[in-house]
Amino acid sequence: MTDFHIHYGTEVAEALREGRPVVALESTIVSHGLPRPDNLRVARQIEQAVRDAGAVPATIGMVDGRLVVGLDDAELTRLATVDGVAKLSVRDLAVAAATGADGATTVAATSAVAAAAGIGVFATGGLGGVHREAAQTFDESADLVTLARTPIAVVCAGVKSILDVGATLERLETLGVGVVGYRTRRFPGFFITDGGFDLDWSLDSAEQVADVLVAREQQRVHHGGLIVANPLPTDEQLDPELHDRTLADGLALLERDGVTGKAVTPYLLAHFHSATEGASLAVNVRIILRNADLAARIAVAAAARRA
Ligand code: PSU
Ligand code: MN
Repeated sequence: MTDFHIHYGTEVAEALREGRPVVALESTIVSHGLPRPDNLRVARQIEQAVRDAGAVPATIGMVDGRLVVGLDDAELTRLATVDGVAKLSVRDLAVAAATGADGATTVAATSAVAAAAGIGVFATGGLGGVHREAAQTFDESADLVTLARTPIAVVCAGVKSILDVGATLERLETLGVGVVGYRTRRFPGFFITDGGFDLDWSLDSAEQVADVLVAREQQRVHHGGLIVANPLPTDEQLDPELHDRTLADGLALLERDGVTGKAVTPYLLAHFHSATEGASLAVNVRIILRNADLAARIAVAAAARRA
């Protein structure tokens, strides 16, 4: 007999039962977004940042075909260290389970699984979006369309400038995905504080974000996601000049090597980390830890409102 139901980590199951705050975390940044061996250390730090702010971390991923919400340390270590971990979007979840795969969940897959598990807040680094050549390639991350139909708040630092940021914001509008700045009216560009576009809304506190989630639940009108864009302070961003140079080189290499599809994002991230000699990695880690902290405070505030 096979059991393909979602498996819950002990601590996460208990917290969900008792209505205590839980924050979902993705595993693609661990397996495909961050270089080894830093990835495992950072994965653990993210979980600790969630705990430090009073919530329970639920890192989501697939181990041996088991879809797990709340990976334990052995499972997290496996996804961070073994070769051949698949990058799983929503459409891959059932196939990967049936074939007994190891897999890391993207923002799309993590959001969908978290919502199915009853988790309302998710922290990540950056969202996928519309790629620069999308007019020819149709390469637009499933993160966008998934958030259109998934009731979850995703705390992120916007999207990377490796994408077409303006087109991504347009698509989010079309798809009905809410976008708010956390203490800003400018959409962040991940490594850089300002991604170059205005936002309509800015919220001032974790409590105010929690109010939005409660309002959406009570109105029962909008059933999609909310992006909470949390920029790095300007004195912590990647040097914009270094950023622009690295991006231009990365895009040229992408073309030279003929990289396409789901390999594009990991390829460009790896390029940034090596070409900046670790500077982008340090920035990336700060972004994730800050997002984990804010997401946990939102989850705490939301749990208090429902109590
Ligand atoms: N953006 C980042 N780092 C990442 C990703 C996005 O800054 O690691 C990962 C996320 O898991 C996201 C996925 O969901 O890449 C998007 O991949 P694609 O463009 O293939 O949909
Ligand atoms: Mn893609």
